[in-house]
Amino acid sequence: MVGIISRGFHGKRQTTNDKLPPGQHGTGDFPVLTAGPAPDVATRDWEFFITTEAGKRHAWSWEQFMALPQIDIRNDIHCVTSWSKLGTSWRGVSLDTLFEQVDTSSKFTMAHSYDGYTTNVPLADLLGGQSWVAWEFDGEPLERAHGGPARLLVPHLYFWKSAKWVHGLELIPRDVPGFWESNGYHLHGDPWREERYS
Ligand SMILES: Nc1nc2c(c(=O)[nH]1)N[C@H]1C(S)=C(S)[C@@H](COP(=O)(O)O)O[C@H]1N2
Ligand SMILES: [Mo]
Repeated sequence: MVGIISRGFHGKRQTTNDKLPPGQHGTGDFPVLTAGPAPDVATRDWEFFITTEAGKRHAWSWEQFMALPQIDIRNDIHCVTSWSKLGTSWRGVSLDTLFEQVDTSSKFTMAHSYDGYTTNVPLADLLGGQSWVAWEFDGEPLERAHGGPARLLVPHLYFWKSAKWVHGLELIPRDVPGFWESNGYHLHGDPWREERYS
């Protein structure tokens, strides 16, 4: 193969392929995948909470959330239905920032959304610059269909972990399945290991 294509082309293809986890194909579209109707959450009613195993509740209003350090994120997203979207751009708040004041010894979390959706994510997958509460996509406020006003973004796991219309995170002592995980999806969901179904 290397002999019949130019070195430059080969290099480019390699880069692209390296970014696609096994069994995934790239798409330029941004499909909408929601289990039920999209909730209508006004920013004046919005909050993001983190509850600990000790019963402490941290919460940020939209205004308080917007006053936190905002960062631009560029990442690839991978849906378990086999599409990947490379080089997406987002803006939001790092979970590292949100967890700064949170005292916990829990290793697991359950994300809760305004539509009743839940998904479990280990805390270690949320910290260390790996996840955000994102409210902007491609320089525009996040569309309601894609989870606006804000969604969880955990791009290194399959996209079902990126809870749209996210309301908050509950720290839990043991790993328990969320919505899709109770319906046959993998508890963890690493696309590079093809942790699709359980
Ligand atoms: N609240 C909520 N979040 C959700 C879902 C959902 O039904 N409700 N679907 C999940 C699934 S299965 C996927 S693939 C992605 C789809 O996000 P998108 O519609 O922005 O492409 O959202 C995830 N987050
Ligand atoms: Mo999905």
